[in-house]
Amino acid sequence: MARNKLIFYYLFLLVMTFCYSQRDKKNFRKDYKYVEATESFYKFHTMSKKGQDAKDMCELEGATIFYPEDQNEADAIRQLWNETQVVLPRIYIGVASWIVKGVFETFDGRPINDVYSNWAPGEPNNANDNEDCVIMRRDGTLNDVNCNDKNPFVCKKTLSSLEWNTNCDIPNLDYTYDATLGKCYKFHSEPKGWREAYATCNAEQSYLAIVDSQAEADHLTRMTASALRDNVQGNLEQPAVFLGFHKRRGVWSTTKGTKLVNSGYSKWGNQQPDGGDNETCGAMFYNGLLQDLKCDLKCFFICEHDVANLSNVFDDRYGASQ
Ligand SMILES: *[C@@H]1O[C@H](CO)[C@@H](O)[C@H](O)[C@H]1NC(C)=O
Ligand SMILES: *[C@@H]1O[C@H](CO)[C@@H](O)[C@H](O)[C@H]1NC(C)=O
Ligand SMILES: *[C@@H]1O[C@H](CO)[C@@H](O)[C@H](O)[C@H]1NC(C)=O
Ligand SMILES: [Ca+2]
Ligand SMILES: [Ca+2]
Repeated sequence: MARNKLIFYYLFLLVMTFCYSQRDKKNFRKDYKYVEATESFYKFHTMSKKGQDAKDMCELEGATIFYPEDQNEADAIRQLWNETQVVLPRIYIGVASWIVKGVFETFDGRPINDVYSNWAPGEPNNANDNEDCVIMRRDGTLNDVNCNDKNPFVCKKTLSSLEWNTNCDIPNLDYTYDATLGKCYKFHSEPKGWREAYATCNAEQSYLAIVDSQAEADHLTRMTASALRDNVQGNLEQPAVFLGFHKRRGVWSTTKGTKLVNSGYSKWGNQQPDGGDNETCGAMFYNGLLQDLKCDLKCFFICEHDVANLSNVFDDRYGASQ
């Protein structure tokens, strides 16, 4: 009896430590680096994007597009840049003429003169009357450029804004844990095409949900039903929920490569699949039955996140590899 109590107490302590020390551990995501000088996490995106797409990408990752608050942060990022990215010549920063040409503001509405504003000589010059976005060069100077130019960029997350979802072990409170299935899910109520949905889940360190049991299909059906009572955003083109399966070389399979017929759940809806080669992306009706859809249609989708089980958590966090 006493022994059991002790074990429970020990477990309780471990769980409490885990819950409350995430910030102390200075952990956001594996792909972000923590900088003590600014108490923030940063990630250099080396795949260039247009100005707006760069901002959106950072938000998908649960961060925001970086701009230097001041000289101190500009120096810190240049040091990280120097240490980790020897070839990148420039980055987009989160400053632009978002609203009115020539009025440069941060994405969160601060005038550039209130933050770092080290323009290169002769800039901003609004060349060809078409420069509303801002890049920072390796030397720390700023230049206005065309927002359609593709450039690398940096995303930022401050330590103070970090919110940890302890059940799902992920810095995203939108995911809900289902104890029976041992998984976490997020219903996206902003409709997107299948590929964009796939990329969105990936940016959230998750994947487009793969149904592998009737119980999971039931859970996703219930999630969908309750989500539909809330506000639907954007332009829904088909009443359906995209899932992580598709037709590859004529065979329906999950995005992890298992044939759909072997995946544990493959109940098609009435007459489905009916699209031939026109409909090669997987979705479910609101009742959980599967359908094939055109990949470009904008639909709801659900992301799924695997939770490391308790023994893995112990190994990762405490190095207790007994
Ligand atoms: C970049 O790294 C080089 C070599 O390590 C160093 O000499 C230089 O001072 C660094 N520049 C900055 C801005 O940190
Ligand atoms: C696929 O689309 C083409 C062109 O719109 C159409 O002619 C064809 O019937 C469609 N196939 C199926 C199986 O719906
Ligand atoms: C839990 O983790 C252990 C050790 O890594 C592994 O062997 C086991 O399969 C995992 N269980 C589940 C349900 O994932
Ligand atoms: Ca310019
Ligand atoms: Ca269909």
